[in-house]
Amino acid sequence: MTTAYVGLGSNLADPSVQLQEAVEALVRLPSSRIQTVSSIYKSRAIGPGAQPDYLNAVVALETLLAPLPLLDALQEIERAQGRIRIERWAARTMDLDILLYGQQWIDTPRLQVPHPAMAKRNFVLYPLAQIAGPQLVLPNGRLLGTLLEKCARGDLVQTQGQLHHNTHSD
Ligand code: A4P
Ligand code: MG
Repeated sequence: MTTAYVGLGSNLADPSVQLQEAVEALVRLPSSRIQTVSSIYKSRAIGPGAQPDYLNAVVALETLLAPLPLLDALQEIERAQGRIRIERWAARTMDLDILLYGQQWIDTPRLQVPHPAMAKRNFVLYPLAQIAGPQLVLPNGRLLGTLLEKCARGDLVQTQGQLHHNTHSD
């Protein structure tokens, strides 16, 4: 079993409903179990033009799926939730990113882990630290807390919203 951290983001079509649907889809993943789910965080969109605010969360997933099959499964969940890929950073109903996969470094055309942008993104680092703690060691040997200190909270708000995950035996 490997612990993978998955980032969830949505800024279209009722984002809190989208996040809950994605968590329920993650519950149904084969050979996987959700360990922890962060709070829902709200922030302004980073990206082109005027876009609705984002809701983001991070899930700790214990899984036997290898990284590429996990990515396949996450992209299937994105498709099922009606994500249409138009342009990079465009508004989307659901974006699922593999932030970390155990202590692995992965650098292939289709998959880079740790997610290349995570170190600069408050909407990733704060929910990740909420569930994994600042003592989490990254594959480069640095602590999550060190990244967090360099990343301003900015306009990021931890909301009262809760995502529910029921246990699933499989
Ligand atoms: N890919 C490579 N590595 C990974 C990984 N670790 N996890 C590849 C997931 N996918 C990975 O992604 C394009 C390709 O990245 C995939 O086909 C996969 O093979 P995509 O999700 O189709 O495209 P994208 O999301 O438009 O691009 P990208 O680079 O993933 O965008 P980001 O970096 O995810 O940014 N503002 C706020 N406040 N909150 C947000 O969540 N998100 C974005 C999207 C922009 N602004 C935001 C937020
Ligand atoms: Mg993405």
